[in-house]
Amino acid sequence: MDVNRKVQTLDEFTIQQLRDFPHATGELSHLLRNLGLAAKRVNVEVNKAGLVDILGDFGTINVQGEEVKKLDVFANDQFTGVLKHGIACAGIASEELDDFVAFGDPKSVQSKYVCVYDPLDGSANIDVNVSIGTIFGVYRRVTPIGTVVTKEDFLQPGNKLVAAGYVVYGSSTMLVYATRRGVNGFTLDPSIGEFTLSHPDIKCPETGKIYSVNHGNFFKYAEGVRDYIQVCQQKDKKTGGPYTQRYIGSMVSDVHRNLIKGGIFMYPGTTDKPAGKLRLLYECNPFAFIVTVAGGKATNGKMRILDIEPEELHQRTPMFIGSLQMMEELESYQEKDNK
Ligand code: AHM
Ligand code: MG
Repeated sequence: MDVNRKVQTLDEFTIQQLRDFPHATGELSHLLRNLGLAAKRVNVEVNKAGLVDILGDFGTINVQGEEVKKLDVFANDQFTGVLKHGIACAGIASEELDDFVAFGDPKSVQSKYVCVYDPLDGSANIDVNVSIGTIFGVYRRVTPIGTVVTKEDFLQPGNKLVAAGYVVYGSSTMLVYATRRGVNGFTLDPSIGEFTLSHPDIKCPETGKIYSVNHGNFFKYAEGVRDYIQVCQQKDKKTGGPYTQRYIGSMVSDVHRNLIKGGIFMYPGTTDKPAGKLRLLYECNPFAFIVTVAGGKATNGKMRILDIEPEELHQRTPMFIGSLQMMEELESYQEKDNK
């Protein structure tokens, strides 16, 4: 029988990928399915965020007699809960939690993966109905299977990531994830409640015309970064400038747009905060992995983000990420900052 159905769901896609690996256990597909499920639950709540005055504010009791949770707390509970109850994850580290959580039950300790995530990034944008997102990374644990995970399992450089992804809760909701084999994007089809493959094999354009940076901090940036920003604003035959400036203030949306259209995103260190704002483990590493697999580049201004050896779960790093040629142009100006 010839079934005329072109769209592939996230589950179908990840399971089909397994066919190329006869010895694969399916744990990674299971994990991605769990993350997709949590994302769908968060999506429902994010869509209701504007009704908070009607449905009840954080800490209050809603009409069903339940306590209303702040959205980022809700999102953290969803991702943590779904992974804890699944069989593919031995522990998690989250932006919302001071310490990592080891799932010590007999099934979870048999899992080979740990997950790091920012359950709801850009949460300052919730109140004003601007896109927000989830960012996640998946590592193979370094401690032996069968034991309870330790901090060592989480403090791995990004070059050890097995998979990484993000969800944008935007005009449509999308889940994008990368393994070393490629980057694929899935759009949530609300009619069937499934993520369906909409952006197969995403490649980051070699160059673009968009730069994204918080201009308010301009005078606090290093000289090379300031020079590059000014180059972005100039008419230039070589670069194709002036570029367009776009900065949503939600990294997920900003980097997603630049990944699809070509562009550069910067969150530099500042005179008062030399390490910048963004977190290495669950914000910068996953994006650095995705954009690198897609053909782009990510650095802290000195070295590849993916090669930084993490020392703390919540450590921050400056972040420069985007199309390869634009990154190389930026680096030529940053040389003076590194002398
Ligand atoms: P958050 O984790 O507290 O939500 O902060 C991270 C967000 C990023 O999504 C975004 O790129 C950045 O903060 C914007 O910061 P700023 O307002 O300093 O430009
Ligand atoms: Mg965040």
